[in-house]
Amino acid sequence: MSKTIIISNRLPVQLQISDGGLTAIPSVGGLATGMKSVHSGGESLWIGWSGLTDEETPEALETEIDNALKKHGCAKVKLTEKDIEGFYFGFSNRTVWPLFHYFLEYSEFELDFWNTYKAVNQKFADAIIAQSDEGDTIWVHDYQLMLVPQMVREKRPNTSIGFFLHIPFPSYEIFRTLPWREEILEGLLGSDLIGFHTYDYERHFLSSVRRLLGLDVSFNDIYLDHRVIKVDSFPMGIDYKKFKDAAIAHQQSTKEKRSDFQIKLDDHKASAPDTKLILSIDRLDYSKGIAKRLNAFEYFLNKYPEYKEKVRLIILAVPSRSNVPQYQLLKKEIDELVGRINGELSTVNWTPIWYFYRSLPFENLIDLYTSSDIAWLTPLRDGMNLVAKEYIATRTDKTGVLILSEMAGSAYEMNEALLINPNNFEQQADTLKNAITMPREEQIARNMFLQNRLERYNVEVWANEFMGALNRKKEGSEPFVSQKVSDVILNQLSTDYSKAKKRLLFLDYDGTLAGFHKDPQKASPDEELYTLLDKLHHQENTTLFLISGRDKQTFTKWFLPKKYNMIVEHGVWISRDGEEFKLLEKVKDEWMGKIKPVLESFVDRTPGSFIEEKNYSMAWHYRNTDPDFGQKRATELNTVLTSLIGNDDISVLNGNKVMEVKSSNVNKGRASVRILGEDDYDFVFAIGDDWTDEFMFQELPDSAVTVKVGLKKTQAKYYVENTKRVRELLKRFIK
Ligand code: GDG
Repeated sequence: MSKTIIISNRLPVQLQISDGGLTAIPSVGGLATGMKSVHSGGESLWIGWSGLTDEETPEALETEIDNALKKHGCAKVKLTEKDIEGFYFGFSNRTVWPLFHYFLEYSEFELDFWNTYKAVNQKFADAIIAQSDEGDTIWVHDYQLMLVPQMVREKRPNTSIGFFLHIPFPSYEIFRTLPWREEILEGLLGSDLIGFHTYDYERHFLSSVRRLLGLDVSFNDIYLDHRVIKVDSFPMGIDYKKFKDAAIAHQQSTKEKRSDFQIKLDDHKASAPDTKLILSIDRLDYSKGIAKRLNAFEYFLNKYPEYKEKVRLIILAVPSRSNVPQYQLLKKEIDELVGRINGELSTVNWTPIWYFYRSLPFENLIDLYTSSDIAWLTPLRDGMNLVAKEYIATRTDKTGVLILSEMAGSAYEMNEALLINPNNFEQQADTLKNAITMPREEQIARNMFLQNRLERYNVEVWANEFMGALNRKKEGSEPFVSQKVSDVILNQLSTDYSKAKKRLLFLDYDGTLAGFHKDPQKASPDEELYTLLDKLHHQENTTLFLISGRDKQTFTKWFLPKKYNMIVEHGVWISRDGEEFKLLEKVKDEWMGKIKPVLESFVDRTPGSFIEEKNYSMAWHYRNTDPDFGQKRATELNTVLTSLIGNDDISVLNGNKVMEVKSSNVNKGRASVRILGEDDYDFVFAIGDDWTDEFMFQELPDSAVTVKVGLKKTQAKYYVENTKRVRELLKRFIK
């Protein structure tokens, strides 16, 4: 039976060894909860690090640990102290974390970290391979494991693999600084589905894939040889019910049942009923903007001194990654800032900031959420930020104001919150005032929308949506293009070919027989191709046509001495058996003088693009431009040309990184059908890679074998992955 395998750096179970004994406690974090529906019973397995290094694990306990984990549906990856140092504290948290959160100056590019990251990712991949079968579904989580999808794909080519990134994916300008950027992208592209919290992260990722790997991207699909990788955004939700129910229980609990923490909070509220409590909860991390928030709070108190003694800021900073020097410095900075601000502004009755550097039990977290009038969260960069969502979920009477940084992923879904730029103190001071004085009705109106959305799109829905998208990909229920030329089909084609009495072949050149080159003139045929074409050309009862959009001069130089039949400029010219090219179609060229200046102005404004002038058409090539910019300009040019040509008999063809303007009555479809009518062929074959070849696929009769190169939408019956496969296919025709 196929199963689901979840992989994350840490397992959702905490192991504790004390007095030689072992306890395994399930964690209650958001991810573990969200995965409940995915990670259920015997049909799923969660693989990760147990939290204990090999050095900390007594050998005698190994089996006991494995058994304890098994009870929770988990299996461990064994890591040494050195692994954790280089992989977790090193590459993950000193290279990727700062870089992906736009702290370029904190990012350390250490070869040793990278090597350990690779080795540890391999350990995770090996554990997956050892525990999985081909039909399983694998879901890999987060930035610590970005190479795992590709490593698993190598050994399990047909397994369905999903990846979700919990942190931001930075813009190309930031990501490109990473020395191992291509390897990271290639690692991720081992997946079938890659998920991000927001559309912006998705957009940044696609832009890096296009620019650094030069892959074709269409909407949110990446085309990689024979695979299509889907990229999408799935904003993570929370376990809404858990927070809501805890808040209701908290509200209904009797005085005696309240926690000590709540009693202190209540005493404080009773002694100063007009004082507003402002809450912030974060891991102590520089990305969370804690120091800036403290400075902004001081700024607010100085700008609006009437709120002194009327507000209190509660900062809960949860210890995190304290082995990393940057975090130690941050801790020192925050300790000092709190000390200075409290020292300068406190009065006998009032301390402006209550600062807790610790992790609190869940119960106290609820105490804080339900007791605070305002939640003030100011990350400088945050993948999502679940605290913002949790605060809203606990507001049973719908009061409370959320002030949220627009740099958090959650801000995209929480428009009804007061959104701020954490670097703008003026705006924050005014927003704090606005929050303190916000009428109750307005608070309720805003929170009603927020709660409805959070309740609906909770963490379980998030996990199910991701798995649903992954399964849909696996089942191939997506609209797909054509049938792959499998070994069986290849054998059939080869048999049909041998049996045929008269064969006609149409072979496109660029992107089909030969790969693309930055300079089209340099994409000349190699010896292997000449040999292949010679053999096909000299076969009995076989008519071979090269059919291309190229100009006749180039093909004259490359192929005329070989006496191949050729149709060029999409069907304007024809040459047979080594004769000079002749006009196949009567075409007009008066329009060219009108169009040329337009194309020239696009060349001037689009670095890397150029014009190719043919006898009866003109092409604007943009393969060598910045991909986004080139695409934008192509759209613009299309609009300009369409309005210019009006009713003239000319049309614009969108090829592969080229736009071509030519007479409407000329295309490869029309040309190929003309040749077909000249004799009685019983095996007709056409192969090509781009838009212009679709005319052939459309117009040739149904009995023709039509093949598209690359995975794109097509009218062709079959597809092959790349030019290498084209040559392999053609070789099968030569006995
Ligand atoms: C990463 C991304 C993304 C905090 N203090 C205590 C405590 N917490 C809990 C909160 C919340 C969680 O920790 C923090 O989640 P965040 O989302 O705010 O932040 P990160 O830890 O940085 O998480 C982030 C997330 O992954 C998910 O994809 O949203 O952007 O950085 O659930 O409640 N829980 C308890 N005591 C505490 O003292 N019990």
